[in-house]
Amino acid sequence: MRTTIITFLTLVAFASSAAVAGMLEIGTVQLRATAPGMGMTGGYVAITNNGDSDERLVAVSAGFAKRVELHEMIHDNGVMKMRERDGGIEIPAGETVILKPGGLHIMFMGLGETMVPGEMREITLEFASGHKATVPAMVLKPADIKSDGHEHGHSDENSASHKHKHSHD
Ligand SMILES: [Cu+2]
Repeated sequence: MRTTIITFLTLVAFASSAAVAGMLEIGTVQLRATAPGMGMTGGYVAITNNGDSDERLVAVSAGFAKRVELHEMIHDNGVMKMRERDGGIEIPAGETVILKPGGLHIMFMGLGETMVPGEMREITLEFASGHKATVPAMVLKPADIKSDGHEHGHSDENSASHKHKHSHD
């Protein structure tokens, strides 16, 4: 019974998390859970630009992190590395850009607290046009992070994973 309640609350949180800033639609923000003492973590989100002009994500801030950077992955002598992306992340008109593990992502550094799966946080996204959006972010175990930017559509899988409260990090 307890599992059912947790799952229900999770779905409510997801359902209320789509936000709109101007012509931008921001999906559920997923934060990677951390082990105690870990200083940094990644954030992932799908952003759709429903407008006629290109947009650009230029900054992200969060109360739980001293510093936040926008990162990209690069190949360096056959090794994937991440680095700060100059100029932020473009969101072309009419397109959806998905920040996901192994690709573009938000890097939260100087964490002041442990990110526990199931907990909610808030982050603020700032765009070049001046639009700002403060949106809820859900902490998830790495295995539960969806790479397609859609948190719905796999409810069976989700309810199964929420039965396991331990973490392998
Ligand atoms: Cu990074």
